[in-house]
Amino acid sequence: MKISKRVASAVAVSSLSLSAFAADKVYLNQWGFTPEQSKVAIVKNASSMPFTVTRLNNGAQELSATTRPSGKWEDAGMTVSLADISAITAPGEYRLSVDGADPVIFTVHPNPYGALHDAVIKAYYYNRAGMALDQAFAGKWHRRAGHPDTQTLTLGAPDTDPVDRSKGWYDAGDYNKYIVNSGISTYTLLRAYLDHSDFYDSRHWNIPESMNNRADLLDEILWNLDWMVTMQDSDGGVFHKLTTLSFSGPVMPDAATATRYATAKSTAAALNFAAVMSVAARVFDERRDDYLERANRALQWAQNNPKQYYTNEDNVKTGQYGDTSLSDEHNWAAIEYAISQRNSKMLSELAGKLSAVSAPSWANVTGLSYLSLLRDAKGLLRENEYQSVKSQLGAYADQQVDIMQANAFRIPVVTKDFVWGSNAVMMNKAMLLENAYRLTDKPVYRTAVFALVDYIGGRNPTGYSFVTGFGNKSPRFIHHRPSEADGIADPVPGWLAGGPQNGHQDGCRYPSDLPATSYLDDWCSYSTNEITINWNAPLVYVLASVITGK
Ligand code: 9MR
Repeated sequence: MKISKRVASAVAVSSLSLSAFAADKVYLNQWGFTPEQSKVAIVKNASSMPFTVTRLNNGAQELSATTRPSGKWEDAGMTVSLADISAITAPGEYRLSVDGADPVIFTVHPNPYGALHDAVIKAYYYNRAGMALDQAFAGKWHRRAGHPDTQTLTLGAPDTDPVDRSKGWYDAGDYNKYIVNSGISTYTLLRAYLDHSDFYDSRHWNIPESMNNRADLLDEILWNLDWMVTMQDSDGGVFHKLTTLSFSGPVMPDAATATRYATAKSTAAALNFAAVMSVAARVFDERRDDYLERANRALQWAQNNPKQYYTNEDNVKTGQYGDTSLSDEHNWAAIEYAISQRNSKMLSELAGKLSAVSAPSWANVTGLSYLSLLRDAKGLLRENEYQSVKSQLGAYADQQVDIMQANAFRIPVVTKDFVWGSNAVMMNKAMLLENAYRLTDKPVYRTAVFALVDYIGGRNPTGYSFVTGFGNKSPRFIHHRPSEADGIADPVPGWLAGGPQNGHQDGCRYPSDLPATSYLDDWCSYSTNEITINWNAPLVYVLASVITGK
């Protein structure tokens, strides 16, 4: 039986508000564990409680132990204890039973993250602008093409001929294309390729280009790079976004036909563009000269126009991605350009100007500079300079480990991580921790990475696995226009929902006011249940890392 999305969503909201998560007593990763990783379930009970683990197929008891009280997590208003199930290492399906709670099922598998990874990267294909999604690749989510963007206008330049600004990914649940957010998204996917190229060179997930001789990941990235280059003006500057004047309603792409405009140019767009073009020049040999020349012109434009901060034009109501603090972007773009030009002298200077490590976001790209210096500039920096950059990442990782050990859910998360798109904060932290692990071999950093993966997979106080289509309880009503409008009950798979935060910017009714439980699986909730290209990207990176090991 197919129930309408509205009815289904109303049911979901009312059951959420009645139960306020009280029915979920045990929280754990719903995607499965690798044999060797440490495995923890969180039990919503303050005291030490007996628990058992039995094999699902024959009922054999594999473990009998008691939970360890771990205190209160104020952000969730929850006092909990921990069931350590790390001793379960043989692949199989298991039942974890804690006195007084409904049993939960978990799996141990040599590669529990393979299908998940492929879905999380394939989500970008589902968000391609200007392309029909054929059933052969998109399955039941096949759809017509929308937004050809071959005849777009330019705001403030009514006499200019229409310009082809086609291809690219829709940013999110909306259909616009924003250079700033494309910056961090495309960089992170390029980073995933640079750091795991062996894995990607032989990995396919059934996209139209899968049969050519390039890695699927690179084909996917090119779809967006091809759009990004169309956003550069003849003076080297870069238009901030390609947008309709207002957001469309929840309709399919081909039904959202309002005129598309390039807006004003901005310093932030030029710098994001320059950084991405510089990195892409290291990956796509045949395009190296073109990308570097574009990066150079965008950098020069940004130097000549350092304070062109973007704010929406009066008649433009779509996402702003406004940023008035651009020293991190200036540094990042210069670092990427210098790495690609193998300019050691410039890199030494720039490496000395880095501010402290922090989790990357669209508005704060310092963490990306660290990653590029550590992974791509080893031979270009002096040994002492390189070690200093590395030790700053180590200090950040140590700090996250301390946070993890003090947190009742044993995850490296603090109150201020619960911003719009909190799940991506967690994955960006995991990306930094993974790099700290690879550079130092300290196992506790890997434990922190897995703790964050567990968090997204269900070891969190909402009890959701936050990726559509994966886990026993995952978002059904994401704020994603095709998923809302396509008449298909299941949302497009592989999307990471924004996640809990208590800003309540959309005015929906939330089950809780607390940062870690303020999440609503409803189309209404664009502040916790939208999806975007910059949130999936670090999850792609982290999953590729845990799959490839070291
Ligand atoms: O991810 C963005 C978040 O950091 C901001 O707080 C929020 C409000 O400005 O906007 C988010 O970005 C949205 C963008 O403006 C338009 N496309 C959807 C994005 C995710 O909600």
